[in-house]
Amino acid sequence: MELWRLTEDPIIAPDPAHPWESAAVFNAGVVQHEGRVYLLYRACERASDGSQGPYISRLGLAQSRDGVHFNRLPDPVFEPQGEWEQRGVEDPRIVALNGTFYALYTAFGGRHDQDYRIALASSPDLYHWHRHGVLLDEPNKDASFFPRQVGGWYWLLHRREPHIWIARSQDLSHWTDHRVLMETRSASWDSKKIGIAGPPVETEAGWLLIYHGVDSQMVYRLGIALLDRDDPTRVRFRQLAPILEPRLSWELSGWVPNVVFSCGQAVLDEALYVYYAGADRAIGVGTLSLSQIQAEVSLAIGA
Ligand code: BMA
Repeated sequence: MELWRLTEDPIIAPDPAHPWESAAVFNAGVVQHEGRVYLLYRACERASDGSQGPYISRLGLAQSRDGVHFNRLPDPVFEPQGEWEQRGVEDPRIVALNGTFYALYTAFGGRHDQDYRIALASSPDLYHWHRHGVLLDEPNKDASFFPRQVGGWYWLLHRREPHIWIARSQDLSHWTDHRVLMETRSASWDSKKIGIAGPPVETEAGWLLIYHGVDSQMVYRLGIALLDRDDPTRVRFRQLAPILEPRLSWELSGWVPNVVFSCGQAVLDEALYVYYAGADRAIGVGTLSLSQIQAEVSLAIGA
């Protein structure tokens, strides 16, 4: 199965009228709330010489009723603060848990090679965010909570290079039982490193997981897997082929070439809407019907 692009052009592109989002808009966290799709997207400013500039990321907020046409706020809703975010706040993944929105994001210090950590912020309304600081004090990114407890535990997906890891907690702050969930596959599109895309999506068949994979040529693609509904440490299905790879001109070239990268998806009209960025510069959306996913997964796992 593959994602079907809803439009050939980006649905959100850099806006020259707003300096803070004039160079790039990408890697958006996604959450659905009161009949709308919200994107908490990463944005960078263009330098005065037209170049990429220092590439420090802030987060802006956009919302839509149909999942394709978005209105944006004129100003960012979350900006870097302090030494640990000196190089920006990146790649949020959002879930709604117990009536609060939680975003795990990359706090990028940029003071040395591996100066990035997973940090947590929460919000009652997506507009006002409260910082909870660093969640795992180690070089790590691509993290998300599950949108509900499973078996009496909260669950966290994260990435210790090059694999995807899972951990659990009773209180959302102390995380234990860290273990590898999915490994890279040699001689494949996901051979160099992998990390999650958005939070897992609950379906009857289990937890759907969209993830990104990088190959030896640094091409970023998206893949799909399924985790057991009652035991998310069990991978029940992982498609061999990617579901999306860079093909359109704005996916092949931008600030970082040959990249499709996602931090979230929505479910609209019984289909998964996967929001992804092309070449770290603009945002598009691809869909896949849940019934097709269900049929293909059932066939593969014999359910
Ligand atoms: C990853 C992350 C993403 C980025 C991707 C491609 O390591 O930093 O934010 O989109 O690289 O450049």
